[in-house]
Amino acid sequence: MTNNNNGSSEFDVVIVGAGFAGMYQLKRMREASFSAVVLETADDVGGTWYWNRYPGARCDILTVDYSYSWDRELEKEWVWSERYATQPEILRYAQFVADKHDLRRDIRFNTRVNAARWDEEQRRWVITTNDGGQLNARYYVMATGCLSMPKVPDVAGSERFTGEVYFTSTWPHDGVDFSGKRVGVIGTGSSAVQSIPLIAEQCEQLTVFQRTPNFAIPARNGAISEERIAAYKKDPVAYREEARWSEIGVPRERPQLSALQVSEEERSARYEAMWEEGELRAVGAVYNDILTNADANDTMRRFINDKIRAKVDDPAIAELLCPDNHYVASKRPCLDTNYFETYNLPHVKLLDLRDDPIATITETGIDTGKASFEFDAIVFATGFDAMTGALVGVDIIGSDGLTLRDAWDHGPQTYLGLMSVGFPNLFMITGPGSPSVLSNMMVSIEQHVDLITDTLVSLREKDFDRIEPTELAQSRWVEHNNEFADLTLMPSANSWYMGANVPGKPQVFLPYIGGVDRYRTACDEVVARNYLGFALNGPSGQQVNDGIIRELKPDVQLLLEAIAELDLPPMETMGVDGARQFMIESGASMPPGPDVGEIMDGTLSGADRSALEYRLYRPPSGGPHPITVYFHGGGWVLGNAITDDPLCRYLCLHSDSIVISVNYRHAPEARFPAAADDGLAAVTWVSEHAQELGGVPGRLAVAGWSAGGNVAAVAAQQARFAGGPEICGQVLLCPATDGTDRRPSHHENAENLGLTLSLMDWFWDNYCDEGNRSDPKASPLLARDLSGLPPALVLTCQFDPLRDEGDAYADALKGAGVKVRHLECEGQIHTSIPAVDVVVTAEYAREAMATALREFFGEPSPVSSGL
Ligand code: N01
Repeated sequence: MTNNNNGSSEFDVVIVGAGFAGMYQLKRMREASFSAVVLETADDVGGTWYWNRYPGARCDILTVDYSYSWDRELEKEWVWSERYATQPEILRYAQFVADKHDLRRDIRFNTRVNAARWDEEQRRWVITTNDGGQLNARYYVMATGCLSMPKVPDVAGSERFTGEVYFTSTWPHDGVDFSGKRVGVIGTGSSAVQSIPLIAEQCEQLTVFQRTPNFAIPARNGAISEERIAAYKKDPVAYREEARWSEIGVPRERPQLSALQVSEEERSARYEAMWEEGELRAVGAVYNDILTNADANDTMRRFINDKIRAKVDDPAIAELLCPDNHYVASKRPCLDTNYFETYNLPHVKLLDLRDDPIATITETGIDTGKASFEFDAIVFATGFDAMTGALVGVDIIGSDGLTLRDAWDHGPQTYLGLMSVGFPNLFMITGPGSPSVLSNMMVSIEQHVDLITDTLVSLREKDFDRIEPTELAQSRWVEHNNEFADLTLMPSANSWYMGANVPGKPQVFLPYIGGVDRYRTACDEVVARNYLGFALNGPSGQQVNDGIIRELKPDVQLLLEAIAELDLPPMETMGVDGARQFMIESGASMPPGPDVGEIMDGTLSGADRSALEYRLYRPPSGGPHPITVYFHGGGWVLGNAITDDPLCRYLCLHSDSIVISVNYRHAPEARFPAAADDGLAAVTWVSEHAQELGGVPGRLAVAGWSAGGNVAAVAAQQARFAGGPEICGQVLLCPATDGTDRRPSHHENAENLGLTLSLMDWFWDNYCDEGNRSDPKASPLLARDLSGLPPALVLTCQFDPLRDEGDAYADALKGAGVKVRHLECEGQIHTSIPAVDVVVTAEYAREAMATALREFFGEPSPVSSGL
């Protein structure tokens, strides 16, 4: 391929890689009048599709989706022949685009980048190539692909073999004729699953060396369905837009149903439909908990394994082919055509390396511990140093002299998977920390290219010429990524997503798993908030807009999204009965919390001698136990003894105390001070009846959430005034402590975060006249003397309107000499902590509550609460 590039060495932008990412980036740079060149090792465009020419190579996203969306004409000019186009057809498509847009004149082929160094003085990248050339550019874009650096063979003796050696990732351009040959294939990932049936068709003998069996669903390749074409043709622009705002970059709704919510029959029917559909997107789209719940995943694993058993004649081989050590989709599942059926052929043998690992490759074949195999050819389908390999493979030296390799020694550090601190003006297309390999790459490539282009244009307009993320923005993005991945089963697998396939590679989950739509929203927000998390410099000065783009914990974000989806009217507009009913119904849809030893309902005597219902939770261990009197949340208006059931179970089990949840009287029927007085009455009654309840007299604590935290705090104060009963500790979770004043958190967190300010106002209005709110029985923060109160754990949540009330109470208690631990829960909202098994990132806070109770009771606890 000839280079028409004019041989210049000074550019605005140097792009590495002429795959789909580099080609589009070049196009956009030209349009935006930046001088740009692409450097490419190969002698033509195509990237992945240039190199991976093994038999059977196809994409695993329908080609109608896996294509550029930026050229409307192209969409009409190019018609894909099959659902999943072959590598040659996709390569022809890339070449067609290169021709059509005359891209090659700005691409230097046969040119490998050896090193790139940031020159701070010049504010330019200096790039050295394999031919001894040097270029320099203001901006440097790595469009090097996620699966482009073949894994170096880690099989002993791999250099010894004297026969033919092939790598699926760098297949000979003229093809390979395996006729009459004995062939060994190492690996059973996507490349192997695609190539094995075709190699088997040709060769005389085939032995497949399998270390990990893989999930695969039938590709059902063929003509693209009329339905799909119609969906696209109806409104191509809308179709593409839907893809951009979808979970994986292919139009499809997120599933709403759990695999565990449906009958066995319904589950099978849906799995059959998925099996028939033949699309990877269908795997993640059947149920909403396949990637997060081991039991749900297991239902799909059993279904797929039964299908494998049905395809393979020899039951022993079938068992070897059934994945049993990882969850479905925790390693990239495959699409197959006749893969499993190939093992029914008499000349195809499966060797299970888990039972008999490869000892060495020899001059003539492969020796395992138990046998020797002779081959004419060995095929390595052993995969890639994914996502980071191609980036750290080049000596990229940043502003502090550190290489990217060293900076990422413990795993990639990126902001948005796009840039990395210490490497100004270096952009990565679909880098680690972006949806990349978990999405339709075309959609993610286009998004990054557009974002990079818009950013460069914006910098130029504002007279900036240097951009770099801030440490804070980057570290919190990395944390956000890890927290999102930790909500799923993905980190449990030895996958290339985790870097686990490359010996010595740090194991972190590499792509962003929140979805294309959430990722795009975050990027758009970064730009809209004036490049939040970036430092910009240039002749016009500097702008450092430090900050964090995603502060909410990811499961909290998911919870709030689910609530927003319901599009409910504000609770305060539902009326008291409606709001109460709603609270009960929404509680019923939450996970139940852990089992305890015993649950018992009873009544106790309230402040006005009325009977108050309570629910008692007894630990499974032998009693007697200390007692925690618990006051539920609900703004003194809503809720009852069982509405905080999961949290009560949790506290009972983990603090090893009896928890008695009290249905104190509610407003507006019983306004202030009914709830406050009932709090003290309940504590007194429980203390007096401790023994008959199975408790230990004198070992009693109070706990409460929200308005219940208020009741608990007031009960502790009242008991101190009254000289009893003795309370050994108080756990106050997001307590309401002051109804007289507005604080910053009331405004900052007024809306869209679960508890709203307007709902809180409604609660106060129902509960207590304005004139009474300065009474410490309503606003315990306003008590004149807080000394002598029992030790306290006060938990406050960053995104709670009540945060500053709780903070102030913790400070006031400390100021009065009370032993206090104040746990400020970052990224959490008012409803996070009671959401047992839903908001798992708040687990540590629940643990802290249980630990504090144990310590109040003088029980040994596994960890110190700090009290
Ligand atoms: O690579 P892989 P791949 N001894 O890493 C085994 C995309 N892709 O090229 O799982 C013995 O998946 C390894 O075993 P284990 C797609 O995203 C897409 O197949 O590590 N075995 C595994 O079985 C895909 O996921 C398409 O235990 C060794 C295999 O080699 C990604 O590229 C097509 C070994 C490697 O599988 C990578 O796929 C092809 C050793 N020392 C690829 N080392 C489509 O679009 C490794 N293995 C359809």
